[in-house]
Order: sequence, then structure tokens, then C-alpha cells
Amino acid sequence: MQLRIILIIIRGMTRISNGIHKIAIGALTAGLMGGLIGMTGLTSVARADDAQTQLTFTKGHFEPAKLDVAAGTPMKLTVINEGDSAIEFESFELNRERVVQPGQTITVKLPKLDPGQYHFFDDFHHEVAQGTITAR
Ligand SMILES: [Cu+2]
Repeated sequence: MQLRIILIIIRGMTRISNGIHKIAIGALTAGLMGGLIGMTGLTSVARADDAQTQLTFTKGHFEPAKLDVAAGTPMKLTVINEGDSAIEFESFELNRERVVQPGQTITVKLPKLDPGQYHFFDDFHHEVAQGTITAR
């Protein structure tokens, strides 16, 4: 989202420098300032919304098997399958079920979690690969 805003600003600047009025440049500068202020706001929102955390399936298990996350913050969980067969990242508590092909990286969006433990496993290899996300 940030990148798009920057692109829009740059596009605007290019248009102005090809042409015309100093007033427009003044207006653009004002707009740019506003944009930067807006961006600062957006940045903190994006950060709050986009907490990232990562799980890698490798050699038959998840790494890390225990994952600590912040409660009350939506997040994106990246799941990487470094194995040579498909896995299914699954969690009843999180109500998520996603197949990850070998070599594939997926993003699982998670809502704000209440403090607690959330079990997950590879539904294709039950007994072996599992873990717990702890929100605190
Ligand atoms: Cu399943």
C-alpha cells in the first residue's frame, strides 16, 4: 500500500516537471506533505495489521514447532514447504486448512487472537509434524 502511494506521488511529480505552473508545484508540495503525513499514519496502521511470522516445514517437521505471537494483533503467517511432498497446514482452533506444495510459500491470514494456545499440524502427516502457536 505504501509503495503504491509513493508511486502515485512520483507520477504526480513527473507530470508537473514536464509541464507547467509553479502554483501546481506549490500545491503538489502541500499534497506531498499531506501524503507523507498520511503515509506515516498508514505505516503504523500497516504495521499493526501486518505482523508477520513464519513457519517452515522442513525434514518432516515444522520450524519452529512453537511459535509465540502477540495476542490481539492480526497477522500474516508465512508457511514455507521445503519438503519434497505436499503438506496441509491445518489448525482446528484457527479454523485454517491450506495445502502447500513442495517449494511453495503461502500466506495464511490470521485474525486477532485471544491469548492462548493454537495447535497446528500437517494434515497429510499427522503423527509427525505438528506444533503450537501461543498468543500472549
Ligand atoms: Cu485437512
